Amino acid sequence: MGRSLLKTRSRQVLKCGEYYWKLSSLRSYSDGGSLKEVLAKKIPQEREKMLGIKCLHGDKKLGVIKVSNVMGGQRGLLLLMCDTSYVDPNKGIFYRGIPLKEVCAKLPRTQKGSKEGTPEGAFFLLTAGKMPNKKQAKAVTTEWQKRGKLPDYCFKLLDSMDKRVHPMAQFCAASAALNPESKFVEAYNKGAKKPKYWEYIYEDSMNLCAFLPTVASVIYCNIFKGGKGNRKLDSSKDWSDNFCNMMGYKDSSFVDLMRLYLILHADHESGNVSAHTTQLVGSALSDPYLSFSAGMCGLAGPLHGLANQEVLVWLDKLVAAIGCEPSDEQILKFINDTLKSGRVVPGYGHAVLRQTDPRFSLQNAFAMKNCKDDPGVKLVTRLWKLIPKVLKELGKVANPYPNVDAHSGVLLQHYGMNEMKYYTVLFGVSRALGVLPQLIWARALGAPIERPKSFTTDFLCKFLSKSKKGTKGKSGKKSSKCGKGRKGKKGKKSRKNRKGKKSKKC
Ligand code: NMX
Ligand code: MLT
Repeated sequence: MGRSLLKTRSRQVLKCGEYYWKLSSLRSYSDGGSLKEVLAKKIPQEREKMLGIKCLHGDKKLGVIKVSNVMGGQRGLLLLMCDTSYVDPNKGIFYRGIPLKEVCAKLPRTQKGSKEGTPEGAFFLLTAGKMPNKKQAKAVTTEWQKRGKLPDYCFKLLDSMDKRVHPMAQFCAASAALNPESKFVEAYNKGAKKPKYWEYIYEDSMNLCAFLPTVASVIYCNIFKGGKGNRKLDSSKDWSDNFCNMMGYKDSSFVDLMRLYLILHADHESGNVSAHTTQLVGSALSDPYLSFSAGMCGLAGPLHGLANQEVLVWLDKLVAAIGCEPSDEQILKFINDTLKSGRVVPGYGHAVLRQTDPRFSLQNAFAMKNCKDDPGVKLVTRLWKLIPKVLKELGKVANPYPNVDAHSGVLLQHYGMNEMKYYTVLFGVSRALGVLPQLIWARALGAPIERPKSFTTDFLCKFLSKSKKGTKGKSGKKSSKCGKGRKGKKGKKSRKNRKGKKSKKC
């Protein structure tokens, strides 16, 4: 090794050693203070930790990438880092290491008479990584009340929308249109330095959260209530209460349902479409308004958040076809007819979960306490027993159990919110509480622009034929090449598949 190379190496080793020392002797940051103060203390330490990990362990392998992973929606690949939450396939979602049920039980009850914690508290938890005390959770509520006055141009935009524009499309448009408010854009254009980015992303995230109940309630009232509705935030109400109030819902039990709903839908680690899209777009340094709007475009898909609308449409069809209290046989036939028509059963299945979604169970527990005799609730509870049986029989569904979307609609209907086209907007308002903290942390830790490498089918075929050259398949026959290689460029025979038939594809 040359002298200068040796010097560089030893400098690197020293630097890693320094990081290692810092990594193993992290001071614990203070728990008190406002959300921004807690973040300001935590971020430098987390940065050191990340640098240390990257420096010391950057070349460690986390797994192998199989062709099936790439062709199968990247399922099963450990590709993203996300500290706000984690999904365990059997236990469901953990917010900052705490199972969701416990989160719901422990979040401080800041509103007099409320049986639920606040989504503001959940936002604190997801962002700061610590369960807030009552004062800290309340401080987020107060901040959002102060920041919540929606700019006039956004009201004008929403009021000008044709009523046929889907509520989710309106929600995405309004979120993106708020980007003149971005403190990040302003600071970036003035030459803000990278370590400071998170502060502006934080400000934008707080403002966006503060605006969302007004945006969402104006959409609701414009489309479904002829434009009538209160557009002013009331400083005596929390975020959920103001949201319900502006939509015209006063029942305290409905407000509690909304608090629960907005806590439950907030975060589901970072691989889901809405969270990942928000991150991806944010990685290009698009501001939080644009990034969130992009994420919401993803949430609007029927395999993702729109499933809560689809569930109600499907339940309505079921009731229209076989009545409110059908027999098990009638229900099973209806499910099978849905599958035969080539459609999925909405609200069932999941890419990661392999058990009943705890978000479903928590909603069901709320229903059992508050409206167990509601016909919709009864039907959803019955379906929970019947649908998994049918899906299991298909033999291809990885998770036959209900997800979050299977329950929410009937609860909303119980309290009179029948406009199913609107349901995904509620999901979207809640999702801001998870994807925005993820965005704050991505900028705080200096996450780079995302840019995975793609490859062509031709590359894949060549790669496969190279790696198979000379190796024999289980059948003892030499493996074939892809596509045109089926005939065998060099006259090799095709590989036989499991059924002993010749594979048509590679
Ligand atoms: N009904 C019928 N078939 C299903 C269902 C279902 N509920 N779930 C999965 N399958 C099928 C799926 O279409 C696929 O079939 P094929 O090979 O013919 O294309 C096969 O089972 C294997 O899919 P999985 O690996 O089990 O599921 P994947 O991870 O690809 O997709 C979902 C996950 C959630 C997209 C899928 O389960 C689904 O379409 N569910 C219904 C829609 C829904 O409820 N979405 C909401 C998810 C939660 N959220 O809010 O985002
Ligand atoms: C979510 O809440 O984002 C959904 O359950 C989808 C997912 O996690 O893949």
